[in-house]
Amino acid sequence: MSSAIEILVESTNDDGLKTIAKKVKNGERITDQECLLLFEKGSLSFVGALSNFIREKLHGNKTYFNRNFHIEPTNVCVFSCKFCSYSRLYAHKEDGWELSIDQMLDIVKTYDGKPITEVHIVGGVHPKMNMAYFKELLQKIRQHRPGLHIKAFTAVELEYMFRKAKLSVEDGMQQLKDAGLQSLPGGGAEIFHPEIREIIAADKVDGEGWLKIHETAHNLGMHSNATMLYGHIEKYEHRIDHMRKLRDLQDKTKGFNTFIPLKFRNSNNDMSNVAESTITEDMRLYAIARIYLDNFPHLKAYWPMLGRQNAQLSLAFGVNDIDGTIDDSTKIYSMAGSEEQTPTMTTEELVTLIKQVKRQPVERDTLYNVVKDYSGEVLVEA
Ligand code: V47
Ligand code: SF4
Repeated sequence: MSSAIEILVESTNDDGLKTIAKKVKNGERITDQECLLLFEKGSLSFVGALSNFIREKLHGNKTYFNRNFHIEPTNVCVFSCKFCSYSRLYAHKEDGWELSIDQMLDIVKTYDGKPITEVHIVGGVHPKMNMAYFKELLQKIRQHRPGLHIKAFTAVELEYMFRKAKLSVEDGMQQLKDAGLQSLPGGGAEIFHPEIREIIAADKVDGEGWLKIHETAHNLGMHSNATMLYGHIEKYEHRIDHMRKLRDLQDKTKGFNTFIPLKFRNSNNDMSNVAESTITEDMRLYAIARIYLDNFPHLKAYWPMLGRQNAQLSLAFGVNDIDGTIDDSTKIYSMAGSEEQTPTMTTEELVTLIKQVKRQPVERDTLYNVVKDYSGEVLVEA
């Protein structure tokens, strides 16, 4: 009897698409030109079936999530990305918030005794929050709760911090690692290609700088994630350029855990005139990313930006991770137009969401070690 992928190979009439289907069946890498063909001609069902084949080969039905919380030290930012709904320029900082180290530590303490494995710390780029400030924060969190994995600071925040402290990327990263930093989140990547970056994020670290920071972290034995902000003014070629740079770096370092496509949301920013992508385009993008990024172990749908039901749907389009409980009391996502007014899910809600689409919920830590398999579980919330 033929398998689903063999049937797909046999039933595809387009020669180019047939070659891609054969490559996926044989576990071979697709080229940039083939990726472009997928964007231009691949139907939702075609790319969906291929991506699901890869997803199930890598992870079966397993769908990962973690128990984490977010801290946003400030929404004051020296940069002025056009898509950002969240930051307040330093000149208008009266609208913004700035947390002291003690306030952030108090947030950490609210999770004392709770089975949380990760804190995610990302915010705007405040000129007064420097290396010394963040080293102290890391040290104090580490001291208070040594078992909590600290995933913190986008390459944008790091580049600014190191530049102000007149440190090389290598020295700066080593100092933060020594203070307690364990992983980097994937933010700030946006679209690397200068044609687009110069329009939407002109004044912050460029694509090369972003990649160099992640490479340095990987060389120090740290892991990181990578994002791509899509569905605005970029073309397919820009998405492919972005993913090729990530795939090349991953070949070198193997330090990326997860690729996280971030759907552009158009509320309350300088790009509100740009329409948001359709759900079909979103799912096609997830699927094509799963096919192209053959050396990325995981593909994450970030549910606060995508919405819960669409995150569920994405589990049939290559996605095997839906981030975490998050527990975020600020407004970063709802400000950008997400349906999620309060981005928090209980473990029970996350597990139910995954089970509803017949996948297997598995709690992981930041490095994808299994914390608990919820397959047979009748949940009583901890
Ligand atoms: O870099 C800002 C994005 C990112 C908008 O690594 C927007 O686990 C859509 O990177 N529409 C920061 N997106 C968040 C981020 C992240 C989040 C969760 C987990 C991880 C991880 C990383 O948010 C920014 C930018 O690309 N963003 N504004 C907007 N209007
Ligand atoms: Fe600042 Fe980040 Fe917003 Fe850009 S996306 S303005 S760097 S907070």
